[in-house]
Amino acid sequence: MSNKKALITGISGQDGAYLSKYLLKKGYQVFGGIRQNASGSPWRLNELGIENDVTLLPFEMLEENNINHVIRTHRFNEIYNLAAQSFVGNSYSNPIFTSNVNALGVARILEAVRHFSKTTKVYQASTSEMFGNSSSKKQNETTLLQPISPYSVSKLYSHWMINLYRDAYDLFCCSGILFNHESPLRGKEFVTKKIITDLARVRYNSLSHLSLGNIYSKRDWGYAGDYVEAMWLMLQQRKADDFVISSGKTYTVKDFINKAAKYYGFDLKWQGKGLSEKAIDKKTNKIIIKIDKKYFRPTEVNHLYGDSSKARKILNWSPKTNINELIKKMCDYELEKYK
Ligand code: GDR
Repeated sequence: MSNKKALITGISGQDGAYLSKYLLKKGYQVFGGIRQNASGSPWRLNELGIENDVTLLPFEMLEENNINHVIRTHRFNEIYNLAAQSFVGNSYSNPIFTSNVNALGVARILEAVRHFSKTTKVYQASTSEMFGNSSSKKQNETTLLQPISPYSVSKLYSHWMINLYRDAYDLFCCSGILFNHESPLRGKEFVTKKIITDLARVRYNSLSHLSLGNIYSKRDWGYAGDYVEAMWLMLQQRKADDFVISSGKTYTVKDFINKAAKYYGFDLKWQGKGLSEKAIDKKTNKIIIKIDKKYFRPTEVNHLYGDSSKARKILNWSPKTNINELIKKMCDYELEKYK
């Protein structure tokens, strides 16, 4: 068992909850950064039954004094920076806020560690969105980064700051370039959870149909519970480094819909093209899915397909949950609400 102290910023999010559970099991004392004006207990910690096992601390990514104070007072062994404005779509309407949290927020943390707690190891949540529309079929640590959204541009800044602080100041800091990772605790702002929640509502007649944007983008989806293990492994190595974490399989949003719909017992037939495309349930002849222009993004990452062979080799990490098992977990969680 460990007697280490870890700070997880963004503990109220999906990854924060799974990582807390993972570190608690290893005997860590877990501190969770939450926004100063956040109200109530983060519900995901309750879902995992660990709300009384973590210590919540006010942590504001925009407030340097608060960050300095927390890091200087506690001198954590490890900091996992998961706090972010993480909705790619929203970043187009909030580019300044997104940059302030995702880019400058990381600079604030790194400066605090450099000045007040130099031996603290730092994990930074980087993202496959940084690859943009890559010409490489698969993306790994050496693939050119060419971000195309305010979100991914802000994440590129923090990714390079992690590299810089490692080289210039010898801090132990790592970037995990995580591809999409989902779970029953995913927020509904993200497409997988939206599909799974709303298809269940259609199934139980509390919604007529669901509307989506681009269903032809391809994503490499894994299970968040598997991915938090990789975050921890990165900070246990002798040498700090960056790692791609992915499932190594890629599917379109439409593939994901078909799989989830099948699990719920729909028999979908697709008709039309572009904004007129729709899915009809053959059993009832009802329209289940429509396309709505408002969910399209000004710029879109069309194709993500991760190569995590470096993590497999050096961290001895591999994903345990495939897409069908992931969809089953997410659908079963939703169905439980209707029982
Ligand atoms: P993404 O995840 O942008 O890849 O970033 P998201 O689930 O939001 O989108 C995936 C794809 O689905 C398309 N799409 C829709 N997306 C949403 N949210 N809502 C819709 O109605 C919809 N219809 C189609 C999107 O256009 C996109 O192509 C996620 C986030 O968790 C990031 O924080 C993280 O860094 C990356 O994954 C890795």
